[in-house]
Amino acid sequence: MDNLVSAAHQFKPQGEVIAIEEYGNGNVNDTFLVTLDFKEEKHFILQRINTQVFRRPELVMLNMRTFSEHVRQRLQRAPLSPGRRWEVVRVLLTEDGQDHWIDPEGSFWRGINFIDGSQSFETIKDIEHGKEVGFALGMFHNLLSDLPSEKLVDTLEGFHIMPRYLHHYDEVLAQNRPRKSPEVDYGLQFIEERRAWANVLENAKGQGRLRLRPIHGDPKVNNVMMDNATGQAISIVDLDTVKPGLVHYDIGDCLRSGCNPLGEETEQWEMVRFDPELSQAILQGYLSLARDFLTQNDYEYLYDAVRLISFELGLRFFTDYLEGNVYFKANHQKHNLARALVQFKLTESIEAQKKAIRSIIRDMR
Ligand code: GN1
Ligand code: MG
Repeated sequence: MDNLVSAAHQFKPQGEVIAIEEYGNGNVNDTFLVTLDFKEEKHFILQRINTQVFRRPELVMLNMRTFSEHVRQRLQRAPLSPGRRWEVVRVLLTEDGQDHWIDPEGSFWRGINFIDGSQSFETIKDIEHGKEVGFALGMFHNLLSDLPSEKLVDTLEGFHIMPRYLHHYDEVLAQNRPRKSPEVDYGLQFIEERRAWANVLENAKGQGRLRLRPIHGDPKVNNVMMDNATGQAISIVDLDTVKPGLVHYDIGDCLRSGCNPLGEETEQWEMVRFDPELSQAILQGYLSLARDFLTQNDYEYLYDAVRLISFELGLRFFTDYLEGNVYFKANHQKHNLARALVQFKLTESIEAQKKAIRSIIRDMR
């Protein structure tokens, strides 16, 4: 608690800190909203980085700075069409000009500006919202499309690399024989049935059919900020996983998050389904800005990407449940099992609607 208050004081732009509260639903880092008695900047975001996950947090900050500087210059050279607001999050500095602060116990803290007049949602409300979420990802990729991916450091090795997740799953399974239950059996079998296909994106990358680009890594619905007044998307936040990757990870993640109207935390996992109409809206918004830089090969793997990233997240949650919840924060012992089942059901629904989803993608090319 003392460290939390001290951390808030390190980054506060001006004024006095009047409140600090937990904020958002992050599964990895701890996030707080700090309120100040300063009219010009009433809030900022304070975060404690999970250094078990991000082993080199200073490199995460380096990527954030590379990213913001690139986008700032790009927007200066080629401003957006009038009437469109787009915000890039700003890293706050400490009094001695550092982009982070390490507390006496070794925790890594950082401050980020709060985007005024905006909010995010856990699920997509309607078709318009869907288009805006897709637009936001398209804008993000577009603004980075001329940044060589080598300019970004790989801050989370193995992130979205399916063979690595399967390998880790096998290791965990070898060490922790899970207690049998219908849900666990379902998960075990679900994974086995998809194992052979699961390297599809990494294989395509290996064959040179897909190439690395700067990606967001975590473009789920609640990372897209919506302007309260206009309802337009104005930013994508949570830049921890900005690094080289396949745009397919991002598109897949955006769709698996956006097209699941019950949301990833629902307890009604048996009711989960993928909504193709929302996928059409998201892709429409996305392609309005991404069409120019997607190749024919990129389109070929879009369906696989949606199916794979849902499966991948299910596998990651399931493995973490078996391992004893060491990666994702959990509110109860079976929380990550419940989350895994949601993603597996979503994957099943995607598979059942393969034809419809493929034809939506085809019609949009
Ligand atoms: C994690 O912590 P959060 O909520 O921003 C995870 C993502 C998952 C997401 C699922 C670094 O993101 O990959 O898609 O949970 N981030 C990391 O909600 O593993
Ligand atoms: Mg995240």
